[in-house]
Amino acid sequence: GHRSCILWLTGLSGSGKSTLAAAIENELHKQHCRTYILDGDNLRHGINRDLGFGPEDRSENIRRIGEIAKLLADAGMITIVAAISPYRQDRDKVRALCKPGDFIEVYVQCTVEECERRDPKGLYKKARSGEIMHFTGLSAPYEPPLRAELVLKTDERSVADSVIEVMAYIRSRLLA
Ligand code: GGZ
Repeated sequence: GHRSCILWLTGLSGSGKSTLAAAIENELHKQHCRTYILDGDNLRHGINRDLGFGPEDRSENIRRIGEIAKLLADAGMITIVAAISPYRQDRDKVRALCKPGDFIEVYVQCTVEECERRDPKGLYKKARSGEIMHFTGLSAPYEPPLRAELVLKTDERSVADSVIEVMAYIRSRLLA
């Protein structure tokens, strides 16, 4: 068996959070772990559909995702969150909800230049043209973690390598 936890992936739009979440989940399933992915962008179509991208709404978005993540972790899931979660204080509040060691902050690090080059959904282009306001990294802030448990540099390393690092961490902390 395994101890449940929250793997909290934070980083810019296009940094690779959703891609890594899916790859981590795939690897955890091979180890017969139960998982659940909470994706900020997906949740904004349902439970968080009333929220926008101003600072207060983003904080509320993260508060709700944190509460849901805690419920899922209490139910025994390894819960993987993929949300920009740009404010350090909001992430720290979720950490404070969790038992020590259960909140694993994973900084999905990638330069804004590289994220904009990737621009998988064309959002950076829209932000540049003024079609989207308060866009993280361009016209809204991103506060990088100061003491993340893991830092995954997606502009320097492959997804496979990053997954190996996450699995090694989980193994040392949770499967021991
Ligand atoms: C940032 C935005 C914005 C603005 C729409 N700023 O890369 P994506 O497309 O698929 O994921 C992003 C998603 C951000 O939702 P989160 O819940 O992760 O954000 S936060 O944690 O900051 O509350 C992006 C899209 O929505 N998107 N407008 N202005 N990202």
